[in-house]
This record gives sequence, structure tokens and C-alpha cells, in this order.
Amino acid sequence: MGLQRVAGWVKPVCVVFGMVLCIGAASVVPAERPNIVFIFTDDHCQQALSAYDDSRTATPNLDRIAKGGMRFDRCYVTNSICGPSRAVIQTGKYSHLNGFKTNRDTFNGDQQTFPKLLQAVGYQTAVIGKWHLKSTPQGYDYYDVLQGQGPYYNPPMLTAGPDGQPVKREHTGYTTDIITEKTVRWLKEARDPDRPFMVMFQHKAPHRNWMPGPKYLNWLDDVTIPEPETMWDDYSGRTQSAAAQAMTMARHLNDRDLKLTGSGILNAQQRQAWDAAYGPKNKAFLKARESMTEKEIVQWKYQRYVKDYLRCVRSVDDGVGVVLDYLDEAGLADNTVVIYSSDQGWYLGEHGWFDKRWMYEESLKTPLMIRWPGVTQAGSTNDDIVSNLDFAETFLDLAGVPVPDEMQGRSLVPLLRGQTPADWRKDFYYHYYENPGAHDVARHCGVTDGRYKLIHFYALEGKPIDDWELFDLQKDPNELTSVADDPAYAEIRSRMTERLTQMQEMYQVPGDTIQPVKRRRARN
Ligand code: SGN
Ligand code: CA
Repeated sequence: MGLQRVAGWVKPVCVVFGMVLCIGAASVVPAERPNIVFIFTDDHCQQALSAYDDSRTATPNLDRIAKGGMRFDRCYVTNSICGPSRAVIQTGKYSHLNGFKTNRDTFNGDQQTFPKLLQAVGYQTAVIGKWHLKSTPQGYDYYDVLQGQGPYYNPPMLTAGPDGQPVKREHTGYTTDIITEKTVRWLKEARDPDRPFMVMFQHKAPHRNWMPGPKYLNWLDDVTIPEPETMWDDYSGRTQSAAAQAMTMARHLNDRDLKLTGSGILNAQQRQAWDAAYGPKNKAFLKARESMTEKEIVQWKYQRYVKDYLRCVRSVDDGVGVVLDYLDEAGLADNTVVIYSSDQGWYLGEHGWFDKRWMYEESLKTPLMIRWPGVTQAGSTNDDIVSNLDFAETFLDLAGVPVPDEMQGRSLVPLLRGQTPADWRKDFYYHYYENPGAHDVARHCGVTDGRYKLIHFYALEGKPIDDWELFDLQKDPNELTSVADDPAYAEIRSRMTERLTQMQEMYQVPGDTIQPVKRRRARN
């Protein structure tokens, strides 16, 4: 790849893509092709986004995307965990085909991805923030990414050096703000005004261990966040896996998560502000704890955990406001499609949990809001079954690039125009693989049509199991009682089981997939 140094930014002038294409970009891509700003977070659920649910927090800037465009209410992820979700987005393929099934894997960046295809037709491409695919990003004119999960403060980041090789740069400050500043700076200083662009603006927040930024250390101190209906779930209506996990607020949030022990990543000035905020709150709790019941302690953990999570979301929301304002000021907003999503959903105390991974609703569903001025009706909503499997195809379609046959999702462009095709998917295939692994969630796969959900748990702690759950989401939206063995649902179970097999064939899931694999525990 030839590299050119322009005003401090390294820009590729040629793209290796099967063969070397030297792009006369402006002549390949008509000016009217929209720019794409893809805003992505880590573990941000619909329950903490006021465009979906305003019972816990307000996210006025994120809500601007829904107000100006379409909110998707049933966006399902194919595999509810970070790296795998990102690999699905890069490739438009399920984990078993893109090769990235668990956070232990390394993304094979030589395979076909949507940014490479956009580059080939002259789009200027960039990814800034969390990447989490281990291999060096390919298909991007510019990358500036966290290493692995990345810390909440003072992050080292990797970018291409003058010779094209990744170099590590140190930064001081709050990671969410740094990622926002870098994105705006790229838009201002590195954007080629003669080419359409696609930028992925990707936050680490609000991933565990939920460290708020300096501005919000005391925000929400004097409010009480409502507890979810299912917080005291005893898992009695499901098979063994629901009880066997390690993601309860009661037993699995540690002192670092709860800010009861300090984190070593802060510098002296940051630590001073941190201790001034958490010191007195912790002191009060530790004193009160002596006379608190177990239930009250869990309630305290819930408040501490959810408030810290919402504080992290607040900084994301501020940053989204800065980027949206810049698009307005620069006159770019009208020709820019803005997408907001997260790598998966999340438990904000529902079922007593934090984390994700399950095919249950809170972690299966992820936020998706898309603003496309002049095309998508402002303030509209959509409840078709859509997925992160469709993002690559959508970006290609927006750019007028034919979607390769091997991609397994479908462009959302017709839906954004308000015209859902008659043959749009009516059900959805899911598969989670990371067991043994963090939080001890059994391997499982399943199918849902939005009304019913069938889940097959087939491996727990490296041992084969054969547990089936079936939920009637209309009667039991919180998925508390499986009806898999209820004779009244026998016909539905058999229909869904057959459909699961059909979908595995349709998506080319290898026959030997449904079995436990003994491996060392995941290090994420
Ligand atoms: C870390 C977290 C887990 C989290 C995984 C995966 N533990 O291991 O709670 O599920 O990342 O998250 S922590 O103690 O390191 O915070 S993912 O979003 O990257 O998939
Ligand atoms: Ca995640």
C-alpha cells in the first residue's frame, strides 16, 4: 500500500484488494453518495438510552439520532459478546464463517470486509476507539485504536506510523473524551472534501468496570434508580444454566467494580478528584454495611453499579453531541447517514445480573438508530427483525456497492425508506460459544421469531448438556418460565426445533459445532 503523509495524517493512496487498485476516488464515487458516521459503544443496552426507555437516564444527544431518523426496536445480535459482534459487522457473516467465535480468537483481517469494499470505490475510511479484534485493522485509511479492552483513563492507542507499521501513542485524560476529540479532529483535519467518508467512532464505554469521567463522579448521587422487575429472580423456571452463571450483582461484582478499592490507572490529579468523590460515599457505606441485611447490600450494589454505568453513558452522550454538532456546523449533516449501535445488549440488574452473552432479550437486543436526512422519516420506528449481521450490507448499499453473495445479512436501506420487503426475515438464528469462559454462561444456540424463542444449551464447563428452553414472549416477556416441556407447546417446540436445523443449514453452520470444547478459561 502506498502511503502519503498529508498534514500529519497518513493516507493510503492505493488499496491492496485482490489486486492493487490506484483510486482516482472522486471520479469513481459520485458526490451524492452519503457519508457514513457509525457510532458504536460497548455494552450499552436499550434500557439506558432514553430514546428507548427514559426510566433510568436521559441521553438527549443520542436521542437526536432517533428523533431525526428511525429507531429499530428489534435489532438482535448473532452472538452477544464484544469481539464476535465486531467481526460480524466487519464481514456481514456469522461467527462460524468469519472465524471469530469468542473473545479468545484473533480476527483474520485478510478476509473480505465492508471497509475494504468501500475503500475500493473511493470512500475514505477510518476507525477510532475500541477495536478489540486483535489483528491490525485492514481496510482503513486511518486507524487509531485502543489495545484490547483499553482503560477508562490515560489510554495507550495504536495508529499507523510513517512506515505503515502500528505505533503506540500514550494519552492523558478520559478515554471517552479522547476518542471523541480524535474523531472530530479527523473530520476537521484529515477528511478529504472530494471523497465520501465512513468513520467508525467506537467507545470503550460503558464496559465493565464502569469508571466515570471527572465531570460525572458525583452525578446521580442524590437519586434512586428504579430496580428492575426481575432483580430477585431465583431462576427456578429455567434449566440449570441460568443458575450456573457467574454474573450476579450479589456475588460477582467485585470491589474494583464497586469502586471500593482504587484503580491503579489514574494519575495523581485524577486520583485526587476520584478519592474526593468516592471516599466519603464509600466511608458512609462501609459504616452502614454493618447493620445492613443481605438484600439491602445487593440493593446498594445495584445503585452503585448502575449509577457508574449511567455516568459512563453520559460522557458518551456528550461526545455524540459534539460530533453531531460538528456535522451540522461543517454542513455535512444533510449528506451523512448517522448510525448508532452497541456491540450487544446488557443486564442492568435484570435477573439479578450484569454482563451479556445470553440469548435472553436484554442481551440479544442491541440499540440501533439511524438518521438519513431526506430519506428516512424523522421520528419513525421499526419492529422488523434486523441484526448486526445487516450492518455491512447496509453500508455497502448506501455506497452503491453490490453486496457480495457470501455475506449473510441484508441491507436495511429499503427499511430506512419505509418499505420493508415482503420476504424480509421472520425469524433469527443465534449462537453463543464462549464456554468455558468468563461468567460461565453455557454454550447455546437458538431461534426466535419475536413471539416464541427456542434455546438449546449444549455445553456447560466443557461438558455436554442437552437442555432446551422455550419461551412464549407474549405471555412471559421476562422469560421466567420455560414451556419447553409443556404439552400445550409441543407443536410449537417441534416446529421451532425443525426451524433451528433449517437455519443451521441455511447459514452453513458446520455439523460438528454443537458440542462442548474443552479449553482453558478465556482471558478477555
Ligand atoms: C472482561 C470483563 C467481563 C466481560 C468481558 C468481555 N471482566 O473479561 O465482565 O464480560 O471482558 O467483555 S473485567 O473484570 O475485565 O472487567 S466484552 O465486551 O469485551 O466482550
Ligand atoms: Ca461488549
